[in-house]
Amino acid sequence: MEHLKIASDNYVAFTFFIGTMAMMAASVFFFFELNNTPQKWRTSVLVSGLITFIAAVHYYYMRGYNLETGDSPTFFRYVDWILTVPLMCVEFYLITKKAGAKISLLWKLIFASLVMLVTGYFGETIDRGNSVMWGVLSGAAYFYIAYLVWFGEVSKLAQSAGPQVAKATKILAWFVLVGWAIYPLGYILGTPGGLFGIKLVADPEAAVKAMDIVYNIADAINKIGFGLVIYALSRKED
Ligand SMILES: *C/C=C(C)/C=C/C=C(C)/C=C/C1=C(C)CCCC1(C)C
Repeated sequence: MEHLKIASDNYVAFTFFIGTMAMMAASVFFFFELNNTPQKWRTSVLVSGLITFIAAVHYYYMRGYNLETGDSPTFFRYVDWILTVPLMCVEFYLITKKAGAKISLLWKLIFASLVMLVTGYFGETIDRGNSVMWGVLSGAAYFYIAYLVWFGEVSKLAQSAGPQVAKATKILAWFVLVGWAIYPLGYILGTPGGLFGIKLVADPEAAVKAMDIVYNIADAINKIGFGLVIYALSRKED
């Protein structure tokens, strides 16, 4: 295969390469640290590693896809999210389990995350014309998750699980509220003609590029950062 040349101002390719490497490095870190992680936190740290590992594999593909076609790898991106976001929900369940989290809480979180992503996928691909409607539905599921981790069951259980778990859950709740809010911003950026009258970038091609860069930065923060909060918790509480 011929070597594809990357322009030095191709920030989309740049963030795909960095994203791939960062996800790989984070996975190696989490997996190797399992050996000296207290028994009761091992599953949580393992799940952190699975999240970045799944992302690393998808980033490897997305990087190649983007390089060869110049297009946005929307399909791979959503496959990645559909696997990794429910795993983040598993993390919330695992850290509140000791305080009595029930399996029904896990299903609520997983169900809401699937609704959020499937409706988002429709709006971004097969039913572009109704992207506002799909965006609103997806946003509703997103707010439900944010509600659960900020004020609902997750937050209440975390309070009774001790100060360290409560503190870590609060930081993770900030990830959901601020880190995850970057994705709807990317969605608005990439929606042709803008959304809700918001049109952030005029040129449609530039808009899709901006969307990819925003998603890539958000993924690094939300997957690696999220995993590190769990890792830090595993070192503080034993
Ligand atoms: C590692 C990947 C993560 C944490 C992905 C999270 C994705 C979202 C929170 C996406 C949310 C969306 C909306 C709230 C509305 C517009 C459509 C989405 C799917 C971009």
